[in-house]
Amino acid sequence: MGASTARKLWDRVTVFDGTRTLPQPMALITCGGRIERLVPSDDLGDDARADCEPMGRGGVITPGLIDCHTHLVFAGQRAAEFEQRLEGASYADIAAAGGGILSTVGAVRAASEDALVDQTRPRLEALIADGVTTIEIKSGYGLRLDDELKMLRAARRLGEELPVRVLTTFLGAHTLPPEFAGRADAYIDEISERMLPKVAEFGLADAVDVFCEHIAFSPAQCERVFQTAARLGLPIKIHAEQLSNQHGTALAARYGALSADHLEWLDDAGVAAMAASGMVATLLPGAFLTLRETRLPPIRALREAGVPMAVATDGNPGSSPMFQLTLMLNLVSTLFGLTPNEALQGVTRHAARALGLIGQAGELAEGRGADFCRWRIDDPVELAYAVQPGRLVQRVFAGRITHGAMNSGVTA
Ligand code: DI6
Ligand code: FE
Repeated sequence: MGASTARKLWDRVTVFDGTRTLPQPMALITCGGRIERLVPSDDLGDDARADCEPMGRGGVITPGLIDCHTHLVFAGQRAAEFEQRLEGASYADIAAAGGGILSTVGAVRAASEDALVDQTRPRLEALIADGVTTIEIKSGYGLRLDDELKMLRAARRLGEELPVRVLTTFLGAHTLPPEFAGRADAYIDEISERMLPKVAEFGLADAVDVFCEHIAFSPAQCERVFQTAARLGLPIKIHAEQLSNQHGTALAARYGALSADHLEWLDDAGVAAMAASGMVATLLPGAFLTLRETRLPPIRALREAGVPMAVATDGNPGSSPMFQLTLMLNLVSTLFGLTPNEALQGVTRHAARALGLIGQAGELAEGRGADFCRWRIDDPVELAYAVQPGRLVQRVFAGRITHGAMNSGVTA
């Protein structure tokens, strides 16, 4: 086989390109790590076809999925809190009693970096096997410099070890660590003057996040973190309006945030601020389900204002112990009323935007990087319609097949 075998062809596939499902069966050709051609199969000449190694026919190809909001690096588990909530305790009650996020902080502080990598690996492998090719992973269970650095390094190591692009986010302002009990402003000083500058110096974070909530940090405290991030040249995002309306989204919009995430309590002014600033609304139906919330994010207002909506797992041991992004496609449609097309854009094109990766991920087009998935289904809508693991036929990351047979047919 000569140099021509460098070209790989997927033929007669249905393509969701990150925006829409293309109307005709398509031929997708990769060369190296890029998509070289994406044309209707009927338009591909015999010579061009003969110049390629056949990789498969039929099925659906989507961009590699993007999970743009996770707390994947953690130690231990919190099943006991799940039981407590079923017995009537709220997420906020458990946090006030010293459980919740702080219980995971204890486990993470006690774990070595190697142990964090080992405990996180199976969760990341599960997401990869579900079609994820890009993932955001936050710190926020260390809450002191060395432990936050340990979490971020663990996340980066997993990105080097496994075929997936990992972006890291510093979430030092997740909750108040025990050493600073009653001194939240002093902890914000610690973040701004010491922790975040060190994280930036070591190049360990791609963005900075805060938890703006009555059980976490006030808008004024979050603003100080945003000012530090701006000084260090790091993009920002926010956990906002999850349990109450703190107007954190409008604050984040003023600082040019990439996204505001959760948003069950977002009001009209918040929607308008998002639309004006071009932020992404990241919807997290796994946390809504797990906490048995009843107040829905203002989907219709976001849609009418033209705010791009991303969808993510929020995978974490407390409020969303869910490590399957295709499940979120179903939940965000069933619980929040997104159309399947909106849901799919939410884990591809709009998720890329939430990570500052516009044009670099989440879309299939000629010249783009070859990160994509091929599924054993007839219509992309099926990904949201059925909750059914095992439909991923092939997964291609940077032009390389990481899962599935080299040449597999979907239709016999
Ligand atoms: N909101 C969330 O959904 C996660 N963090 C946050 O600020 C939950 C984290 C946890 O409960 O461990
Ligand atoms: Fe979260």
